[in-house]
Amino acid sequence: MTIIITAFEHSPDGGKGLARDMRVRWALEEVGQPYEVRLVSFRAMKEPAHLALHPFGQIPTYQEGDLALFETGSIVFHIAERHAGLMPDDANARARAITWMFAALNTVEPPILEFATARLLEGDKPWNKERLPLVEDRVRGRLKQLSARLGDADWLDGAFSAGDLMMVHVLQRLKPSGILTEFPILTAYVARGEARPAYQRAFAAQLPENAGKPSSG
Ligand code: GTB
Repeated sequence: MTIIITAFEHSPDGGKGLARDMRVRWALEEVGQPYEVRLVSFRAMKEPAHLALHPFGQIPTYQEGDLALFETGSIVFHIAERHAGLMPDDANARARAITWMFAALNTVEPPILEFATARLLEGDKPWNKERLPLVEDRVRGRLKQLSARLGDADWLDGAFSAGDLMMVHVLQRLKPSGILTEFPILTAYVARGEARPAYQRAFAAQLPENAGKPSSG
């Protein structure tokens, strides 16, 4: 069954891999599943055809036969459940990998998104000068904790898993701000994720010149 995902027709990041279709592309590359990409404009995302797939009018979406999914956590989890390569075999280790997926999305990503919003969209607000350092420090707090837990390990819990995939992509969003460089352990962790052949294939596939082309998985 052909897997079809959606991605930005013109990603605002110009191909840096920061939009969330990258998580899905990377997961599919890790498990060796081919997929097709349908590019959508900002206008099309808010139209009924796309809203039927994604109630919040966003990308990415995932279609496989009768199944239509949205939310990258759910999509990556689905891919990891159906195919070998992103979840450990041991039941407890799987539960921990899932825990790291939730931690990436529920605990680490929210302050990072708040920071990105404050930096990029609220710079002209009179209160931004006071608020931005507070938001930035909340990010630093989380990074300090995550860095302490990772220590000298390569991955969060044994072998690379969907939890690492999600965490690395969440952390990448900090790259334009420079804040990640204050945390050498996390910088090296992100670099390890980016060095994976599956990541490299997914990254190449999302570049503006390739973004809508099918991938061989
Ligand atoms: N919780 C959802 C998920 O994980 O799937 C969030 C999906 C989401 O935020 N999608 C964004 C979207 O469709 C694209 S990825 N936005 C359009 C809209 O809401 O109208 C977010 C994103 C956008 C741009 C950059 N960038 O330029 O660096 C990075 C990430």
